[in-house]
Amino acid sequence: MTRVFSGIQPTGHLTLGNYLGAMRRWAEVDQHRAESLFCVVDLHALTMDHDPARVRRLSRQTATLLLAAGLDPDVCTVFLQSHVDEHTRLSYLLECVATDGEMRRMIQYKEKAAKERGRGGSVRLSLLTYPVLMAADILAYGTDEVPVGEDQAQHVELTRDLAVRFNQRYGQAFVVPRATLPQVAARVMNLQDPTRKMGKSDDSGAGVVYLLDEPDVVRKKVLRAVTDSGRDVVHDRAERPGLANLLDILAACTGGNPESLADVYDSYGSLKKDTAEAVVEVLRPVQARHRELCADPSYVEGVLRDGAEKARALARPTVDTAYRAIGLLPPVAEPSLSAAR
Ligand code: AQP
Repeated sequence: MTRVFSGIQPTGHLTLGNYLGAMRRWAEVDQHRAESLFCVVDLHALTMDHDPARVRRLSRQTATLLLAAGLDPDVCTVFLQSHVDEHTRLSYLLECVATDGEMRRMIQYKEKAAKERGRGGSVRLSLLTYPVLMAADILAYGTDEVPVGEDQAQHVELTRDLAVRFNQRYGQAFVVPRATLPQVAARVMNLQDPTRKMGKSDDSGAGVVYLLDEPDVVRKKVLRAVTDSGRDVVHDRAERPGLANLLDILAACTGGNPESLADVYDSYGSLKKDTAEAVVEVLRPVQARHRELCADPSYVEGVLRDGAEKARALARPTVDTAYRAIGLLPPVAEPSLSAAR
C-alpha cells in the first residue's frame, strides 16, 4: 500500500494556504487511499527566534486543527515530531550525505535568513539544516508520496537527492519519495501582496486568512484584497496576480475551475463577495469541530500518544538499517565485534 507522510510547522496560526494547499487533501483524499502519517513538526519551530510557551500552545492548537480538519486517527497516524526520536537520529546521518552548498541553495533558507538578518538578528544553524531534518521526517517512514503545497516542493526534491545518494553509497535503505501538489491552490498568495505566499509567520496578518478567524474578519480581509486597476475579470497569474489569487481561492473552495470562474464575473466586487462567503463556508465546519475538540483536550493528547507509538514502531527499522549501512555498529555487540567488522 502507498505510504504518505506530510508535516506542518507550529510556527504560527494555521492559514487558509495550509488548509487548501495541504490539510484538506490529507483529510479528504490521502488518509483514505494510503497508509498515512501526519506530523506536527515542532522541532522545525525552533529554527527561528521562538518563545517556548508559544511553541507549546501552537503545537497543541495545530494538532487540534488537524483533527478538526478531518484527520481520523482510526485511519491515519497523527503525532508530534519531537515524540519520535527517530527523526533526529536519522537527521544526523543525512547531514553526513548532504553538502553545505545544497543547503544554502534552499529558497526558504535564503528568504528567512535574509528576513532575520534584516531585523538585525542572527541566523540559527538549524535554519540552514532544517531541510535535512525534513528529509529525515519523510525517509524514516519509507514514504512514497509527500502531499505538500508548492513552497515545499524544493525540499522534497532535496529529500529525493539525499535518498538516492545514500542508497548508492551505502546500500539500499530508503524509498525515494515524490511530492504531490494540489491541482488548485498549490500556492495561495497573501491578499495584501499577491506576489508573496500566504504564510503563517507573516508580520502583519492583514493579507492572511487564519483558520480560526471569525467570519466577519474573513469577509473584511477578502473584501480588502489588493487587486489591480483593470476592470475585466481574467485569470492571469503573471499580469493580474491579485485577481488570479481570488479566483484560485474561490475555485478551491467551490470545486470549480479558476479560468471558467473568471467568465462568470464582470466585477471585482461580486467576485470578492462570493470568494469571502465561500471561504467562510469552508472554514465553518473546521471551526465548529475545533471548538468541540478544545473542550476535550485529553482526547487530543490520547491521539498524539497513540500516534507517536505507532510512528516509532514504523520508523525504527528503517533508521536502524541506515545506521548499520553507513558503518555504525549496533549497540549490543553481535556475536563478536571482530566478526561484525
Ligand atoms: N500559501 C500556501 N499555499 C499552499 N500551500 C501552503 N502551505 C503553506 N502555505 C501555503 C502548505 O502547508 C503545509 C504545511 O506548511 P508548513 O507548516 O510546512 O510551512 P508554512 O506554512 O510555509 O510555514 P512557515 O514556513 O513556518 O511560515 P511561513 O508560512 O510564513 O513561511 C505544506 O505542505 C505547505 O506547502
